[in-house]
Amino acid sequence: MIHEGYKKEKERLEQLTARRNRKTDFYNGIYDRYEDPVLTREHIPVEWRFDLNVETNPYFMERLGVNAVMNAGAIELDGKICLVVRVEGNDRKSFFAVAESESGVDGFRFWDEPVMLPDTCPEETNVYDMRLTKHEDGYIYGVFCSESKDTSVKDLSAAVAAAGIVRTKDLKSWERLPNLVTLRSPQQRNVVLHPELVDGKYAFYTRPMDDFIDTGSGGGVGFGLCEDITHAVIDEEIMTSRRKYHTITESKNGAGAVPIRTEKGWIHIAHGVRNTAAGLRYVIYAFATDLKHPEQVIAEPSGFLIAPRGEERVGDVSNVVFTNGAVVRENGQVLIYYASSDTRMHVAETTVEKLVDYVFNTPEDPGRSADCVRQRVEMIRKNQELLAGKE
Ligand code: M1P
Repeated sequence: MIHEGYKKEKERLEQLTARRNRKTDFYNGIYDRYEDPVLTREHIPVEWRFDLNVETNPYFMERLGVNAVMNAGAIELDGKICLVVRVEGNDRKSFFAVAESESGVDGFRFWDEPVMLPDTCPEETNVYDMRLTKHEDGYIYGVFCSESKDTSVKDLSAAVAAAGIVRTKDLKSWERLPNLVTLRSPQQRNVVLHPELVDGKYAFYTRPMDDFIDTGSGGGVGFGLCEDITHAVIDEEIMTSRRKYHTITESKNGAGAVPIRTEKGWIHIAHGVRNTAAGLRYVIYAFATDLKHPEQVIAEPSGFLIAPRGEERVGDVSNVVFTNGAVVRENGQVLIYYASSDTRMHVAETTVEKLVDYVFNTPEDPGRSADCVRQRVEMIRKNQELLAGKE
């Protein structure tokens, strides 16, 4: 018999799912923010957390709790927005689950069951942060972090990060391919597959790392080509968006959403990390690369595009916003999905036109306080002239 507690929990979930999301009054002319997160742990189906049987669960206890819902890959499929979300159990292990919505800003509902990827790597302990690429070869690829214990050292928490690769056509049946091999980088995280072939090859944005946490000598977002996606091996990685001293990317950066093709170049929405006395601060930034040479940065507006604000600043890993998925709709609407503080998912809404204006017309970071204030005063003075002329 089903426990009576089920009905109450199910109603609560239905009310949450039916809640309409509204834009906030936040304004920067670049994108809109929404009042509510689009997905939280409260959106997890009741039967994923509770044993519903009154005989085996008389107190209706949560048996398999969910700690966080974050870092989702995003794609439009059959007119619906689908997020492949990283769901983290109370046991710290993450898995993937698909949630879909008509509007992309509210009404997200998880499919009946989480994704069961082919279990082909016995040493793999954890999987997370899938990027979904609709590739010109007809497949949807999912590239994610495949984490294993580093058994070569004594440190209990030592781990190795690699890029796992799966492909699908419907987000239902998944084929697992061998992990990406980068011959010159010991570890990889935040790897994104470019949607088009480059010189007839599969192109990956990488994030070379010497270590699981520290990128070490890794200079930023890398780029490499491979002949065969079914045995993906990259020899040389060249740098695209570099880490820079005293900027938002000083400690680390990493590719985020799959690059967006525009008339002026590929627009990338990535994350940058800097260190502070309160720990690492993760923000989202944007840059553009050349259409024919997607590794060549041609525009990089200064500073961040999205930084954690208000309640977004607090969570399991506070002061973090992180993106690994955005969707461009036919009408030019762009939905940027981002997680705050490794806890919940949000959406920011803009258009391709606005993103192009932002990336190509926002001044670059001149690198020094004296030059930054000069840059600002120049704009102020032009504005003063304009205002004086008006009055
Ligand atoms: O905790 C913040 C983020 O940390 C990692 O990003 P990076 O590899 O750039 O440090 C990722 O593990 C990500 O999942 C997480 O949100």
